[in-house]
Amino acid sequence: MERIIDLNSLLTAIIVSITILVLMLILFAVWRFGAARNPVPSNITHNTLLEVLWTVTPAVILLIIAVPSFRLLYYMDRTPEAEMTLKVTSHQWYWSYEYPDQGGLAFDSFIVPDGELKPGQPRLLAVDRPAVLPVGTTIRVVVTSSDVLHGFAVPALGVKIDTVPGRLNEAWIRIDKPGLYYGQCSELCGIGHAFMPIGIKAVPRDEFTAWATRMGSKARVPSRHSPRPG
Ligand SMILES: [Cu+2]
Repeated sequence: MERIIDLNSLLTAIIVSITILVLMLILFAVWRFGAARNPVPSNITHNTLLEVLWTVTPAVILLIIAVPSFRLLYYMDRTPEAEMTLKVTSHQWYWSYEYPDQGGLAFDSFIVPDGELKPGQPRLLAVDRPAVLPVGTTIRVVVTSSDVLHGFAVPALGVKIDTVPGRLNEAWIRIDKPGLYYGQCSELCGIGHAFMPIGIKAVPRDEFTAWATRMGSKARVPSRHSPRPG
């Protein structure tokens, strides 16, 4: 996400500069070539140098944008040095998390319904069981779906990736600060689309290990909302 923000800042600087330059050119043309100041218009219709310049300059600007943009795209695509994997499966309308490196620990995560919100819990974002992850760890995230297209999107972590039935998509994250990060499904997936938020709880590494041990690291932990047996 830090690098996405950097690219956005670069693009904003370029956009603002171009807008100011074009505005100045227009204002200058209005002032300099208005009928009052320029009663006899020039007959010139071609200027090769100028035409080459206003073709080449935008092309160069596009190249300047393309280089960091592609670099970021490939940087975000996958990481060669993941320390652990989180597998995310989407369902209508909740999420399942699996931890293959923690002995296959797995559980479902559901929205907290309006009537059960505790003080401080954000409506439509709070979940009954967030995915716990360690900070300072490069985590591979693989996503898939059990029914229809959903989108796994956690803005603060710079992740937004479609979950596709029968296909495994990959992203990666590295969380610096402990805390609770929220996300939402980002593909229209049916009537419960707005009611399958994502909660990621980032904790220090030792706390994560303790949590994984406490959770049993073996069988799927059933959620009390889970429609599936066990
Ligand atoms: Cu969805």
